[in-house]
Amino acid sequence: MGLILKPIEVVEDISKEEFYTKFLKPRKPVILRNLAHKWPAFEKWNFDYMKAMVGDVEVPLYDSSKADPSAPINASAAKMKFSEYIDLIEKEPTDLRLFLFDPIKHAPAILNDYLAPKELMGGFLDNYPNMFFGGKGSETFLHYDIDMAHIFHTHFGGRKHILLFDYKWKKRLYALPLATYALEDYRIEKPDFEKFPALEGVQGIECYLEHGDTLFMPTGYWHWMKYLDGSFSISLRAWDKSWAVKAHSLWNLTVQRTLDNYLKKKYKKRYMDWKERKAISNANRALKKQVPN
Ligand SMILES: O=C(O)CCC(=O)C(=O)O
Ligand SMILES: [Fe+2]
Repeated sequence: MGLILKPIEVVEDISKEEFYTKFLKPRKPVILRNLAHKWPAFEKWNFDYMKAMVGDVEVPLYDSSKADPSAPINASAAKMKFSEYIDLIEKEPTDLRLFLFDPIKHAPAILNDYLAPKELMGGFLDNYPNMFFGGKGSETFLHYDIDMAHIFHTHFGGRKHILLFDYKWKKRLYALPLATYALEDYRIEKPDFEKFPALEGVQGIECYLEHGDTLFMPTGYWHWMKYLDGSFSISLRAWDKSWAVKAHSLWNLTVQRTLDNYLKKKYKKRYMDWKERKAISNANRALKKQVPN
């Protein structure tokens, strides 16, 4: 049986009403094919342009290795000049990624290149975009975003392979307690179902993005991404209207994060081992009950 993966819905253009009833309200991902086609970025954004805009600032890079388990998940593996990193991903495969990069800090003119889709929903923080760059073959581990925002993720310069899972599958995905990611040693692209039986029957969505495609990921959606070409993306975030989602976001960003960092520092490996055991027992219990959570 394995994972049960369905293709994603794709629309060319969509009205606010249709977006709300079909995707935002039921929390369903969708690819918006034409949304970014009217942005200046659609014509302008390529490696040379990014290099010219951002230049030689030094940037932290992340790889796919399982780092020191007591270190923060985002501890960087290397540093490089932005322009040298772009040359690298343009030329050859590498698992080095530039994660959660704020381009506006270095090149404010980039603000003129895209438009938050306010015609579809409210709640955008459009001066705070995040960009992501990756070499051919690099992967972003399975996670959901800690701030619980809705995300409009537009890709440029190549292809990206993506797996998505509703938040409700958290336990079956072996989510670690007090974290927004899962046990690292199953690989969701090709999991070992004998070792991780709770993954059998988990339902998700599989999709591919190409230059100019926008993926809408509703709040709390789990995502795993693999760069099939050296390429890059921008994520625009919008807050959900409901107080429940806002409270969850605040909890994650304050209590959960502080407590997790404190316990990591204080108990190191003992805490990490407890988290792993708990992820496994939660997953097995959810599997036995045949429920997602
Ligand atoms: O593109 C990536 O490497 C990860 C993107 C991501 O996690 C996000 O947009 O929230
Ligand atoms: Fe993310």
